[in-house]
Amino acid sequence: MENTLGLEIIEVVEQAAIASSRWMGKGEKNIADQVAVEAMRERMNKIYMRGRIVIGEGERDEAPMLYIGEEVGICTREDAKNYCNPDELVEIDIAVDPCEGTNLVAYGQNGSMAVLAISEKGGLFAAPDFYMKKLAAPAQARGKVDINKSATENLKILSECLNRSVEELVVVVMDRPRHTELIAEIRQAGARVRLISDGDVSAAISCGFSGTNIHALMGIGAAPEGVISAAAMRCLGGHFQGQLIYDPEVVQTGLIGESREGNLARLKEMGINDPDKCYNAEELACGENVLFAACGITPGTLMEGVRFFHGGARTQSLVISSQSKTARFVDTIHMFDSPQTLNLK
Ligand code: VTB
Repeated sequence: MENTLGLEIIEVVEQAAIASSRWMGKGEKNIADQVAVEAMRERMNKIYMRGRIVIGEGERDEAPMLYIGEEVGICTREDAKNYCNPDELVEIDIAVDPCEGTNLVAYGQNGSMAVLAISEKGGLFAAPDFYMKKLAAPAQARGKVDINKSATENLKILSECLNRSVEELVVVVMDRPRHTELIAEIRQAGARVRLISDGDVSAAISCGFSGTNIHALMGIGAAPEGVISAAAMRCLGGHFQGQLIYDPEVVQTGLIGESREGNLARLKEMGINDPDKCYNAEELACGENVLFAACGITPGTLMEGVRFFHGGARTQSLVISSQSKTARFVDTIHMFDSPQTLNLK
């Protein structure tokens, strides 16, 4: 699965990031998202693969592009077997978030990126558009911290695993009223909190790399983004757990269906019989091979944002593969017009 796909998906996230970054700081989050979706879809449809969107822009009737169930890639055409080799005809599932952090792009803030995850058919949890309680932590704490434990307990475990005091730990939490108590507890325990307005995928993945000074992500964000984060953490060997949140009262912001009962019924319809189950990274991204790719739109902890220059742009991406056990940072210069002198500063 990996060979050429691993290279081509870099271009998929790069194109989405470049398109979206043109709308950076313009206060138009829907356009910043829409252009990323279009660019991602256009590039994806040039790949020799047989892909199906399992996490995308929404259900078919509400999203014109990259809707859940949409088939993408050249090998989804009816006559594909005439020109695609058998490897490319293997069905793969794709989770996309072409503009993760639309507000961040619209307001020119750090931490937005174009992102996707790929696995064999059935290899990614098709999460409903609900929320998810998340716990991400570095590999040293994998299986030791636990989403069912209190933040105080987890911080103590983390401090032991990372061989540093609780005061030296930094926890990222989304700045939302639903997290008031969580934030107070983390501070009370002695750790430091980085509040973010959006973009918890970047925060989760940052836990998988030492040197980022981010030691945990705690709190409730969106479920689809949770699966994408889990795919990266699964490849990195980091800790990730997620538990679906179906009660609108817990979330306090955003929309997740009409009522707790309605949401529970929807989960049942989807075949999720235990709505309170805590999933780990290997369950959310269970495929044998998992690939993850992201490209910074605005600057972030792990990647630079898109930078334009006369005649081109420079991007920074990250591709993580469970198969080759690699995390590659890719620095790309894109030449838009006739060849230019490349300015590497
Ligand atoms: C969450 C988070 C995302 O939007 O979905 C958030 O996971 C929306 O949360 O990373 P609210 O509904 O509480 O505002 C992001 O921050 C960006 O898409």
